Amino acid sequence: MYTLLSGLYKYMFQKDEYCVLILGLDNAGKTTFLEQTKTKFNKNYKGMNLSKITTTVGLNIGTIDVGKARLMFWDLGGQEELQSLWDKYYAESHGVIYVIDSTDEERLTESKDAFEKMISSEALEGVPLLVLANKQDVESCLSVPDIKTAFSDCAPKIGKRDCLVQPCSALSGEGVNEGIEWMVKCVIRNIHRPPRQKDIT
Ligand SMILES: Nc1nc2c(ncn2[C@@H]2O[C@H](COP(=O)(O)OP(=O)(O)OP(=O)(O)O)[C@@H](O)[C@H]2O)c(=O)[nH]1
Ligand SMILES: [Mg+2]
Repeated sequence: MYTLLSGLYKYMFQKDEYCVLILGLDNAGKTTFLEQTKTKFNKNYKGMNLSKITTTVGLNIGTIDVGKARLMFWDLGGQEELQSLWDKYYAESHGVIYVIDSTDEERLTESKDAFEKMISSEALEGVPLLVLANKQDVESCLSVPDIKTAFSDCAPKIGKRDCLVQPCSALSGEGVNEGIEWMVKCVIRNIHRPPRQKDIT
């Protein structure tokens, strides 16, 4: 009877937990995106003033529940000297959100290089990838097709993993729900996939 009840309790209330990394160059809008996400998905969360967010030294952690899934976000600092820490988190992650500053054409190649290095890591093979073309609220920003063109030579390295380029504004919240809902769908589907061939011993 106890087993039956505890099984029922787990079925009804226990969440499946997924770790999602938020990566991208400094100033891309990662922490703003995390705060906006927490505000949108956590009913009782009193969001902080987005204009008070300063550069991340280390990491920020945030959690949201979407249906039976609990997403734990690790928002890592994007400054050049902090990028060398990103790969310490790859093995634990079920999904990656890569944030691009669509207003910063000058650093687009730098962002692409960091992205390419990240997706080349074996530890992230098969992990769903949400690419956010952020700051779309700024009139003169690069469009999604502009960004896709600039990142086009990464396509072979992305391979067959799930990948979506989502226009968004972390500041206004536009595109945030769509991105998160896509990520939830992908991590759930991915965890139920059979293991990759090389994992089978
Ligand atoms: N206009 C506009 N500004 C944004 C948006 N998202 C973030 N910003 C601004 O961009 C700046 C950097 O935002 P952060 O969230 O601190 O960027 P970050 O990627 O976390 O930066 P690091 O922590 O240094 O890696 C801040 O001044 C934000 O207000 C957006 O969607 N639109
Ligand atoms: Mg930050």
